[in-house]
Amino acid sequence: MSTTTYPYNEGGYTLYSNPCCPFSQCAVRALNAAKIPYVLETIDLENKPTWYHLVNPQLKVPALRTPDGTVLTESLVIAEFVADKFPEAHLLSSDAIERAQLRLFLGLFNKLLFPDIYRVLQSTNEEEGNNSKQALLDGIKNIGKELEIQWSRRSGRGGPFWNGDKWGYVEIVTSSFVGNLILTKHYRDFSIPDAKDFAPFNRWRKAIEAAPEFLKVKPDDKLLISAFKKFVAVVPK
Ligand SMILES: N[C@@H](CCC(=O)N[C@@H](CS)C(=O)NCC(=O)O)C(=O)O
Repeated sequence: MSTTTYPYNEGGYTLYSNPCCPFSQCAVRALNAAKIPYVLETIDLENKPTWYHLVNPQLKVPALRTPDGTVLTESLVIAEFVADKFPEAHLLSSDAIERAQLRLFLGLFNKLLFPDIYRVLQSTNEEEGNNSKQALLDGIKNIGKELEIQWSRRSGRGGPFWNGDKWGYVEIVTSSFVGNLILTKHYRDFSIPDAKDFAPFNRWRKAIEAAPEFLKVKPDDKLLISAFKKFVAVVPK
């Protein structure tokens, strides 16, 4: 018999998520920041429940079921929904320039950091490995340059977060990828130099990694490392 229903929190929010998935961590951090009560359904990505296609036919996490039964997917859509639905949490500024700058920064981050982390992990030979590490370092340096510009905004207040001393929307949606730099260190011995060019990024990363909002959701390092093993290319000896 085929499954016709699935577990959810009647009249409330249900988040379908996996602790090692960086996109799921973004959704969890958005819900936490807005202090929304929700029921968590952990989805084992290696062995998805038979009902999960009823929640998300794409079979991806995260997915958020809202109290009226609407299911939202895509971490950035979920984060923006949370910000819009709960304006009292002030996750997104009502100032159009601030919102535009935030989008520009996130666009840059998604172009410069996120894909190169996975390229480093998936490189299959020394040349590819070195090129992808160099591209990641260049991206990190450029994100740092942009952070310095953003810190000079009035609400940037000198950092170390995008909004001064306040953990905010930028960190909600980027911090899991910053946290995933432990994977490139573990699997490919990639580290960021302690040099002037990298100082802004290192400062931001340090603030993120010490923030309770980050630590509360961060998976255990060993668990994360083992969950990502399947994405790491084997380098022939
Ligand atoms: N663009 C999506 C990406 C979500 C995604 O790729 N999630 C992964 C886990 S990190 C997934 O569910 N993959 C399906 C699978 O592993 O079978 C988002 O931002 O939510």
